[in-house]
Amino acid sequence: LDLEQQMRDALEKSEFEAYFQPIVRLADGGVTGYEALIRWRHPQLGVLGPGQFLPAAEATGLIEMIDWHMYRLAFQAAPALLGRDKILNINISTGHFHSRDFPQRLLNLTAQAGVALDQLCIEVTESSLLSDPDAAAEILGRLHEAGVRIALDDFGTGYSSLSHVHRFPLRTLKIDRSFIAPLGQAAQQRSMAIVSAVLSLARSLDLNVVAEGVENTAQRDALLSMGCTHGQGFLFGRPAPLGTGASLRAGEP
Ligand code: G
Ligand code: G
Ligand code: NA
Ligand code: MN
Repeated sequence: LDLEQQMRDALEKSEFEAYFQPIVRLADGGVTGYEALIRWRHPQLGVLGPGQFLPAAEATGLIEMIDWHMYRLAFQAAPALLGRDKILNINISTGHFHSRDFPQRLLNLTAQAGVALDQLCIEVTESSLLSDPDAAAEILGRLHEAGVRIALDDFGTGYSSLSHVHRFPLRTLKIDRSFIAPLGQAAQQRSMAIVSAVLSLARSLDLNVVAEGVENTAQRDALLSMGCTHGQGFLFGRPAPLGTGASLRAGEP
């Protein structure tokens, strides 16, 4: 059976699952939100991560059905996970982001699910923005006007578009984990410089910042010393299904 047919079957049999990873305030570890991350509980191969099937889903166009399925799963979990003030981050692939009715469908589903628009954050990548900047500005403009937050994912790995960030209605920059990994080590100088530059850019544009891939206290302390306010990573919690430990415990106030 080819991967495409397997993914179609997996949708029918509900083998895709939403895992959630906390996003925290670095100062006190308090959870401010969760990112929903897709997993495939494959009957033969075990739990697969997005890298193992999303590229094929994108190539075949199945990504749209898979994303909507994920958003429904994430929205079902939202009341228990978020309470009144936490934020739910969801991901979208470039091809899907540029599909005709994405923003309206997202707003409809959000309303249907009873998720507050200002508790929803959509993570987009620089390649989604730069593949068609005018279209992207219109899509993000609609979501922004409706109150949805927009985060730029993996910041620093793409065109790192200091020139582009101000063009879109962004709320948050997520600094890619490749810049966080060296922090606290001997060779941290260049990463420190880049992270500092992103933080000062964010301050001057009034954007929030989340450091991705925070794995140890040395990295957290280096980030705090530079004035970074928020982080995500194994130090604070691994992606986990709702109700199986990490996410739920971390979700308690
Ligand atoms: O969970 P993991 O770190 O392996 O995720 C890797 C990548 O998969 C991330 O870039 C993330 O943005 C993407 N991803 C995770 N869940 C989804 C999803 O539901 N839809 C889409 N389109 N991408 C996702
Ligand atoms: O593209 P995106 O940044 O959304 O991908 C997030 C991916 O990073 C997920 O697949 C998640 O499993 C992974 N991840 C989350 N926290 C950490 C971490 O602390 N270290 C590493 N190496 N990966 C992480
Ligand atoms: Na993401
Ligand atoms: Mn990311």
